[in-house]
Amino acid sequence: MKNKGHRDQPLVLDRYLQEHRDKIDCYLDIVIPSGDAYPKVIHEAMRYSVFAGGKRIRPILALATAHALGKPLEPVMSLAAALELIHTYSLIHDDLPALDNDDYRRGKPALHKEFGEGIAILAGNSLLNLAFQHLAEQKKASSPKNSLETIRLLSQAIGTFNGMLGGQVVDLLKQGNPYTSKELKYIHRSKTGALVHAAIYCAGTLCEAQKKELTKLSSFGSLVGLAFQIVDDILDVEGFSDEMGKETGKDKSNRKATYPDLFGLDKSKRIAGRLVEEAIQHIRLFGPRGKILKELAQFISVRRF
Ligand code: GRG
Repeated sequence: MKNKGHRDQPLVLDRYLQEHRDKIDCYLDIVIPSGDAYPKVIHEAMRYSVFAGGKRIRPILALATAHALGKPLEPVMSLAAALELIHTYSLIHDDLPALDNDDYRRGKPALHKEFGEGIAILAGNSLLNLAFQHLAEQKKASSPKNSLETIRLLSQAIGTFNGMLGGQVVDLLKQGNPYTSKELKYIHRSKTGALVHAAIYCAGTLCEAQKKELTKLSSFGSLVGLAFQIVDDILDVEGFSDEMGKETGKDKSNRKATYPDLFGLDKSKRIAGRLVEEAIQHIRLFGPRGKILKELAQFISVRRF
């Protein structure tokens, strides 16, 4: 998958995605050490994965949240970068032979295929460290209290308790084993939903949203986050590997716990569609400024990559 628009996307959203992907990429280019910086190989590896493509959905959701709140994007840029660094770390580690064992990612050989497993593990760790270093360095992004709270929320979202790591652990344990719908929901909400939720909720925190706005953003983020992983499951069955930039059909061969496996494709699509419709109800209070968030949620449910 390359950075591209999609014929089914509304034109306004298409332009928004392209413009903001470019903005985020320029920012990331400054944040990540140059490929010439010693020790070169780790910086080259970090850059290889971050700039392999990717939709930049998590950072874009953070920027769209700032827009919905009527705030400038600049204070949220450090969060946007941190989200993409963390997400890329998770993809690098997820692709390793000990986890999902994927050879391709974002249309290119997975990092461990190109740089070896050792460097892939270290590059993942380095991106994670850099994310928090960068967030902590941005003293002017918001008040010290909100900046610290953002760091706390983000680390919690990727931790073991209802966070990305917890979800990944249960995903691993359930591979090839029976699972309940409750366990499946836990996996999806945690391994993917928590970071999507954090993108929206942390942006709200940095932008000093009011309590009521934060509550609504939280509900929106949880619902969209779950829908995002359900659609990812559906695309693993129905998607094309050239559009997805990775091998498809892997969930079935890895005997993963997925929505299509438990509920079938049609019901999974209905569930994802309903989650997004419900999510949209929660952002009505933002009026016309919430249009981009709304379109992003709709894009998540109909995306093909
Ligand atoms: C091993 C210490 C250690 C940590 C690993 C691997 C892991 C923790 C967590 C993995 C969580 C994970 C990879 C969830 C999948 C999320 C997902 C739907 C990925 C695809 O996201 P997109 O579609 O991809 O946004 P692009 O390439 O567009 O960014």
